[in-house]
Amino acid sequence: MEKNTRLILALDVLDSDEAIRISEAVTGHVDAIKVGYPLVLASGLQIIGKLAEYASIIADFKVADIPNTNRLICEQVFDAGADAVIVQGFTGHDSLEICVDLARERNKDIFVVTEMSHPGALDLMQDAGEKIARMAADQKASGVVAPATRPERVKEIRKIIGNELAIISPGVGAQGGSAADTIMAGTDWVIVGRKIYQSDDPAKAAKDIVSEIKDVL
Ligand code: 3DU
Repeated sequence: MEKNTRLILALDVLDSDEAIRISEAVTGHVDAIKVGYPLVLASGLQIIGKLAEYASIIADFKVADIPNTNRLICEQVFDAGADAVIVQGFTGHDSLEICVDLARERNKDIFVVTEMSHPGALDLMQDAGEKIARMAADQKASGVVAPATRPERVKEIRKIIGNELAIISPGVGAQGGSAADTIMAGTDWVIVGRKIYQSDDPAKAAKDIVSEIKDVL
């Protein structure tokens, strides 16, 4: 994934024509499009290949199973045309390792969820977040997912993983996080969904976030 605008669109719309229209509109303003269960369940896995014409595709399936099942899932998703898959880290080293090995063979990326951005992540996940970040670094994953709603945690996670791994951060906009604060905390890319795809003018919404990011770099 090229680091140009440092913005990733989270495309959680349900209709494939709408997904294509928005992707076309934001071309050039985003470095990647993140596709997850809502769009894929509503419109089929082949949407990944269609959207890959507009940007790199990160498949957010938060893969969280035993190693063999994780490998089967990642194979399907890479075969469909995704450039990267998001996997959960809490399932442990072997479940992660099989995904990272497969991605390396295929020249693709794995991003590992450390701690999520919603309030409930404080119940259980935050305690494991730093351990998961360390594991992602040990396994040489491409990067981690860390919360834009808690820039101080992005800073902590950056200290643990160093500069070899990337950080991608959801939680900007609808969840209350700020693109500028998250970039200043050390994230490489912010992930923005509703603020862009629910806007009357998604291209302008994306452009505004990109200028906010540029202003603090
Ligand atoms: O809140 P938004 O509409 O900007 O969308 C954020 C996206 O990022 C959405 O797809 C959600 O499933 C994903 N995500 C988080 O919000 C928080 C995480 O910790 C991980 C993924």
